[in-house]
Amino acid sequence: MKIRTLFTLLVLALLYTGCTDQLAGPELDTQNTTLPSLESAAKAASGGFADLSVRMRVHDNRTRWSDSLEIVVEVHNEGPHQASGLAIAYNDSLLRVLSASTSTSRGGYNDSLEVWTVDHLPTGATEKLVLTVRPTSRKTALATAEVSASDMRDPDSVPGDGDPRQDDYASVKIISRAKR
Ligand SMILES: [Ca+2]
Ligand SMILES: [Ca+2]
Repeated sequence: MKIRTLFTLLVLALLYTGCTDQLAGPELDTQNTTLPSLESAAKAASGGFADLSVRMRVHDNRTRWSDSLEIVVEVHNEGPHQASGLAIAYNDSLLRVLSASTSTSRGGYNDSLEVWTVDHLPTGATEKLVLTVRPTSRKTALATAEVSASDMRDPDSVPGDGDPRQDDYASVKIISRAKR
């Protein structure tokens, strides 16, 4: 009887060890898979930050009056989090926008509102808007662009406040000469 009891206890001990090993595996995996979701939830709860900046450039800012030229507007996300719900307000004086094209399908340019929208912008990513414009006068024309909306807070600029010293604001001057 004693040997049989010992044998039974040994079998029960082995079975118990096997069960705990099986339980330990999934428990570790669960911890690994739940960490990122907890991190995402913490980011969402805190609102998150995304440092957005805008740049504008033209190939040559001196053009003959009534000739068309391209203005490139770029928005960049320096992070640390992905930005979403972006709007970039475009404004100009003495220019007419002939056409607009965006680098991806993540947004679009509304010509009547003069607003470029980008659904989301991952950390480190840059989106581009190319505007073909034509001066309407022989005076110096000005074009500006500024982030006007974002779902994330920006650590060093305020959307839509029109401050040219901030990195979410950019401008280009175009000097048009008389047509030959
Ligand atoms: Ca910024
Ligand atoms: Ca601003």
